Amino acid sequence: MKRITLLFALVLLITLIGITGCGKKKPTLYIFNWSDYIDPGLITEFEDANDCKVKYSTFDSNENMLTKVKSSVQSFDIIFPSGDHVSILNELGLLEELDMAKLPNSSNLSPQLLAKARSFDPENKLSIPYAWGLTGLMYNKKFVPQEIVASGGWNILGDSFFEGKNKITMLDDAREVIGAALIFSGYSVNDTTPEALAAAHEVLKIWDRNITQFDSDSYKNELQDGTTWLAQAYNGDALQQMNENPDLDFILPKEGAAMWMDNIVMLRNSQNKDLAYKFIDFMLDKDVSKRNSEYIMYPTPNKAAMAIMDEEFINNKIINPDEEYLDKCYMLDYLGEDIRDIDKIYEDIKMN
Ligand code: N2P
Repeated sequence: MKRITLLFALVLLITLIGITGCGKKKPTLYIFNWSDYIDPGLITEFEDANDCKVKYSTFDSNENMLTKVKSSVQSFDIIFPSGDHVSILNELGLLEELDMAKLPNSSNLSPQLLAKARSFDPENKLSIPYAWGLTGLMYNKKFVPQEIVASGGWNILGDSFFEGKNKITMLDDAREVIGAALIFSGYSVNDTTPEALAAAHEVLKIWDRNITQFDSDSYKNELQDGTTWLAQAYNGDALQQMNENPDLDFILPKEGAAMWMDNIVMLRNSQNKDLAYKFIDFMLDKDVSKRNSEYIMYPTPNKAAMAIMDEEFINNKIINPDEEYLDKCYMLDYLGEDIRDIDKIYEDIKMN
């Protein structure tokens, strides 16, 4: 008799767990984004609102992101590649075509920036523009005298002041490194003619005498403690650091800068597409997008969010340079096979 009661209690408990959902694993969304590139409070809010779990991982270069995504195509639902890598991921057949009906907040996006995004996503159906920015030079005023940065150009990287000091880093990003040398030499970041690349290569050989490492993440801490004095850096990342340390400063080099747009894409093999759509639409909400932009210090292609952004953000010339400066900036385009010539120079510089 006792045994029957126990069995009955057990069956009742199992049924109750089934009905209440108690003990059920929450749906999980796997996201892969650049480091320091989202307001973490938004992730928690999304989890609470959707009774789900977000597993969030970060990368610090498109190349590392691509290697990881290729080696395990089911690892992530959503990733944040730069424009040229949207094309690369698409060529590999890894991207899901987005159903815009499931993204009603996509109407908040700026038509001008969507037009720019068509250079890597011709029908605007694979990617949602997330943030854009420019690459320049960040330095610590305690170690780099004003007269050294006064010229305001990319050639600060080659200044004899730094010789033998091992205090300069450049980003671990072939496009950015060769791009800076191309701009300094008077070419576009997308120019892969032998003449342009030879000029950039020569410039890099000179800069390389001062460069101690190619790194896209640890330079942020190293600039604070004096391990590094000057670093090629993304503008928003620099502003995040400058907010914490008044000794840090940033310049957009006078010759111009590389410009990029990062995007949200869904992987074709995503195991949780409904939740992925919910997350993308959440990030497209104008208030969420405003909050996120002000946290990461990068402008958003979300026009409705930009319209309500704080004055201080809009008037910041590192975030929003004048048109005259933007005219000297080049969007990093998809280069197809020509990327190999850029990679070759990058490897040569890194190895020698
Ligand atoms: C985020 C930097 C992303 C900019 N920390 C590079 N596309």
